[in-house]
Amino acid sequence: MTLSSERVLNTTLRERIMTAAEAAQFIQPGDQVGMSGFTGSGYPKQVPVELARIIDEANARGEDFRINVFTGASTGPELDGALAKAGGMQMRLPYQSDPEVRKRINSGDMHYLDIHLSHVAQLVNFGFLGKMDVAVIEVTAVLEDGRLIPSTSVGNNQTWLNQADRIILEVNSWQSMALEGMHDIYTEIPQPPKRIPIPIYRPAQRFGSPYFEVDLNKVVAVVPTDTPDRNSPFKEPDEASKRIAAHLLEFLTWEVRKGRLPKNLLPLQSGVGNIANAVLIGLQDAPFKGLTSYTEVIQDGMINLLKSGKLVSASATSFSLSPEMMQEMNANLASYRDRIILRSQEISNNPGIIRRLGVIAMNGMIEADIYGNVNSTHIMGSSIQNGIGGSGDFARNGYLTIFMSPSTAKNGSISSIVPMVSHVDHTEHDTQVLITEHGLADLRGLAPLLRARLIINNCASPEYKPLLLDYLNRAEKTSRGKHTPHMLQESLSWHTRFLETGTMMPA
Ligand code: 0RQ
Repeated sequence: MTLSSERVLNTTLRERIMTAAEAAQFIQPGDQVGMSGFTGSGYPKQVPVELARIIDEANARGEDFRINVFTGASTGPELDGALAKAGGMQMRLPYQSDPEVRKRINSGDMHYLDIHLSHVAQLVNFGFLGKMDVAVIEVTAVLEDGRLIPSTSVGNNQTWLNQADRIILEVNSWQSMALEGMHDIYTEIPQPPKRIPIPIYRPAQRFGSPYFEVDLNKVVAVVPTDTPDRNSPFKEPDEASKRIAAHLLEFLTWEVRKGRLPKNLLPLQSGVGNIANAVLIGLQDAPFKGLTSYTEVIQDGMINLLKSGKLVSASATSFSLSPEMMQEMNANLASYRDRIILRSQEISNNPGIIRRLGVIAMNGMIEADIYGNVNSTHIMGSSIQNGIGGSGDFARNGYLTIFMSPSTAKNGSISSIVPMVSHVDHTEHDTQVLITEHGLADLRGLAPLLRARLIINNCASPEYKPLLLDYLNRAEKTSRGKHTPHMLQESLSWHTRFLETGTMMPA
């Protein structure tokens, strides 16, 4: 008996242990499949690979075998990568960051629904996205009574378990048994009009159970695995990221001095990517103590803050750790069990709780325009990068809403501050603070023209600043409406110039 089949203590489910290849046969063409997985953690690692093989064989026979894949967020190469390479996904939601998936979406070979992460479970529960046929969920172990110990992400797993007709469990013995007790699962959130307030009044508060619940009759297969989560290593913060982090920390210090933030700040949410990590590294040396977080992913920087005692607790829906940090965590998880809470993503990203706790939302962006509209998802207006993820859940509802980016991309040929964004994810109504390596624009309480001057002066790179000022000055003179002046023929000309010439800079 393998180590992971020893982790299946329920006798009914023990009888359903089989290989990944056998289990994958339960997935049929056209199925809607809810899989576990969030930012490279806790995704099924063997059934999707076997499914991709079955799809390849079907393709070779000239058959169309495609499925719709729902997850928590991004997964790993064994799930997104394998299924995309086989051409097996008709539709994917809600967040992805796999190069092959990105390529297929942008070439029009598959559909992608870019949905706020807090919305996914409820849209399925409302019946808006159709029926769930299968759930494929990684767990750490199955208890004697059939309850499940979740693994390194929670995401939408309880919803998939509730909604799917057939359930496949991957029991991964690579996941530490010390995960038991770290999760806080609310089995079913009542639907309107029966909703009641979710009783979370402090970031680390628990109110659910540490286990998933499942109707054992629906479990068709249990697959033992022993495979690590796979995530990319973080880059060392570059000069621009360090400067962005320094501007942010100076701003937070100022807000404390002005009495607009308590000395230990308010719960922090920090997005994905290298800038977010640089900010967390910067917090290590900042004068704040007793910090908390109410966020969706726990990155390396957050673990280091927990280690040093600066961060008291971290509430999220998943880990997103470098391979080195993951190894270290796996060995020492028990010592973090009281300080880390992993929740379902409709709770970690819940707009009501985010607003109640007063979360400080800090996210990356692709570009912002002179009025503060933010594009987080699309390159040159039409190609998806990753997806909105949870950035909208936090940005709309945060106590403070901050977006950060280097002022240029692609060696200076692109300005991240543009006259008009080529796609909007977060509107000017949500954006309060913009930061680039050149500085910070605090937009609170400012009308559009004042915002525009501040963003250009503080955030734009020196090469693009005169061009942006020239645009704004001419727009102010010629625009029919003076509230948010624009020259519509010219507002997207920076993007079209880049597409035609390879740079936003005029000849
Ligand atoms: O392109 O990959 O070809 O080199 O965009 O840019 O600089 O690596 O950025 O890793 O910090 O991610 C917004 C994508 C930033 C991320 C985004 C090009 C650039 C590069 C990536 P290459 P970087 P980062 C929590 C919250 C939405 C989800 C979110 C994101 C590539 O933060 O996905 O916040 N956010 N979730 O060259 C054209 C520009 C560009 C540009 C950068 N202005 N124009 N290309 N690039 N700026 C987590 C979850 O929700 C799960």
